[in-house]
Amino acid sequence: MFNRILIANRGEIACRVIETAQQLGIHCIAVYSSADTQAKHVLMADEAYLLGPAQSSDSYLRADKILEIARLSAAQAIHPGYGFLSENAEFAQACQQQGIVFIGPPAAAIAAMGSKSAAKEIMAKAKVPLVPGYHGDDQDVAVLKQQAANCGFPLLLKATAGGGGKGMRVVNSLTEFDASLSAAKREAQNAFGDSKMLIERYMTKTRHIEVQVFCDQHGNAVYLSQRDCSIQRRHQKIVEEAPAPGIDEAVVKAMGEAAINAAKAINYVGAGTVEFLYNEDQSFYFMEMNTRLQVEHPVTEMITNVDLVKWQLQIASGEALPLNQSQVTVSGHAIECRIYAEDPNNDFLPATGQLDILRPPTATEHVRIDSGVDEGDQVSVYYDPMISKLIVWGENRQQAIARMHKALSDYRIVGVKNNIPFLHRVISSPAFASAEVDTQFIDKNHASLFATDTNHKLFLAIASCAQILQQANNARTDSHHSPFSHCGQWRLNQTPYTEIQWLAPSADEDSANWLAKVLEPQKNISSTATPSGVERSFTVSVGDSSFEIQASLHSDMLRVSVDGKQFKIHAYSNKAQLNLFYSGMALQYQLPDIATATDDSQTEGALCAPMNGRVIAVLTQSGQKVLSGTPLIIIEAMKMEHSIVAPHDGTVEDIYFLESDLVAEGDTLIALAATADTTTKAAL
Ligand code: MV4
Repeated sequence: MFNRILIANRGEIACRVIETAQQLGIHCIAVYSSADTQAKHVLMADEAYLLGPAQSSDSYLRADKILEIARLSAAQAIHPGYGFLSENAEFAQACQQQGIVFIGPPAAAIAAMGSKSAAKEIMAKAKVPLVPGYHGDDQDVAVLKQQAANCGFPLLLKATAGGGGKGMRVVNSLTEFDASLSAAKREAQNAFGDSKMLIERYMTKTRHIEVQVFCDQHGNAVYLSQRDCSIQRRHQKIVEEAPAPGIDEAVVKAMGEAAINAAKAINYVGAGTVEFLYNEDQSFYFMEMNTRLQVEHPVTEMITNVDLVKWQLQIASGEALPLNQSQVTVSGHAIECRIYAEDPNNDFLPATGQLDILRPPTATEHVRIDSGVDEGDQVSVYYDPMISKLIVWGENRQQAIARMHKALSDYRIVGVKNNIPFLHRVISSPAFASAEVDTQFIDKNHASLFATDTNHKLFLAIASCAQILQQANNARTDSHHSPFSHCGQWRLNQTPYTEIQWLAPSADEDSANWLAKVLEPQKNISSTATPSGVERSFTVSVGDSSFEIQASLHSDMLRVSVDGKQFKIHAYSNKAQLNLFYSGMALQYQLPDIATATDDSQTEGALCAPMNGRVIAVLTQSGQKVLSGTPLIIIEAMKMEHSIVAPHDGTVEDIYFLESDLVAEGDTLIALAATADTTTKAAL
């Protein structure tokens, strides 16, 4: 076994590999780009080396720099993870030539699977079932057209150098073949520098079933059950499960043995995945072989109780496979959801930003979170937008679904758009529950997966109560905090009520439907704030709706009762936005950016009332020199006190109100002249 390995990757997979390696007592060497200096994998490693600028081509793809660091750090082996250099045959070759073990397959095996047509030729010889079609070298148009006619329609034109859905084109009839072929070849030449095409019968209702294989250096090979990875968006997997539901044992065995034949055909060593297209008639056909550890490997680990990274390290260091086929056991069912920083409502476009709040569910024996980020980290444009992987295990598929449903409901992220609510809808869908899953799952269930039928009026009412309860908390715990900077008008001379004008999500929305009037009839005005943990009753009207709400706030959890129904909602304020999480939904309600308004009210020289209220204390006098942050006047509004503090050092020039005076929002309370040196400071 190795003593020192270098992990040539980042993010969750780098953390995952380090986790297992360190458990084996292996000294872990990380590499990082300038964007990852404080990244989780760097902090976890025993030592770490800077590769270069953030751009992958200047860092994680710099094979020469990685090898240089491996030599420098006396790494015995390199684990490539997935992506980056993990399927780069030249890199694997270079490692071998420099006496550094590449923890993966031989370079020749990687190369053999790099071309779809070459891979198919090898599989044909190994008697691995191939999709009916043509993958020859003769690319003459007339030959291709004849082969298309032989194949039948609809068919797929696939770029030999393509992969992951890139360079695929459906052709529905012979009449459109010529034009489609020209277009497909042009696209392939542009994308891959190689216009070679292969033809396959297009299977319209098919599943992506893949088999995990593992081979050692002594001729042993096993398959570790199957995974169903059919639920993809833009050919990117988002939900995977193991074992694949609804496949007869005999077919599982046949696919496993075909996968082993595929691996043996290329003298494979290490972890590998053979992907098949599986049809309703139980036919299955080789799609491609991935010569690396896959993102979704944890679902296999959870049903076989095998640590695949540990196996990789053992096999790469020359050990024999720990199990033979008869010793491989499968228990229960596992599901993985990939948590991405992306916007499902905007064609899954990647998102970036800061993970201001990152609260994964509690990890247990049956709930696993593989993550490469911590709260406060940035999701940058440079790398894959995957935040983490959420994996659950159940005794059966139904229990696994239930656990995933709960875990997704408990997974809260604020600050970066993400796909958690979408994943929740996938897992909650009747089609998923009944395993009606194929490669068209998202298209077929589009209506339910992208429905937006949220009762915003109710949630706005709840958000308004949360806002008031949070301000009560702030007012009690932070006397310098201006808690009402995010609330609206106040009325003291009638029954106290609060108006909160939430920002309508679009200009064509009537802002009246986003105005909340919160009445707290039972509340008498008292100068001390009510602890937010104490339940309070509100009558809230939003637009033409009205709700009777009892609510109390316990840290980030809001206990709410609306018209007799009780439920728990998690609430987080972040940058004038209130985020509510309930049953897999994540709702953001935006307050007007009062921060700017507050800045206006506290402009240089004039300190103004940020809302209506009553002066209950004047803490300064004309001519007094004050330092920045000194409380100058206290206003009471809606039973809470809050201080107006000096925004900078200065001298009080005038005070325009006395104790017990009523003030209106915007009234100038105090004239404060900045002292000369402060001005200089401010200018700086
Ligand atoms: C296919 C196919 C149907 N028939 N080949 C998509 C990317 C690459 N893995 C191959 N893909 C497909 N090849 C034939 N002959 C359908 C797909 C496909 C797909 C496959 C697996 C998972 C999701 C998919 C989404 C769209 C298309």
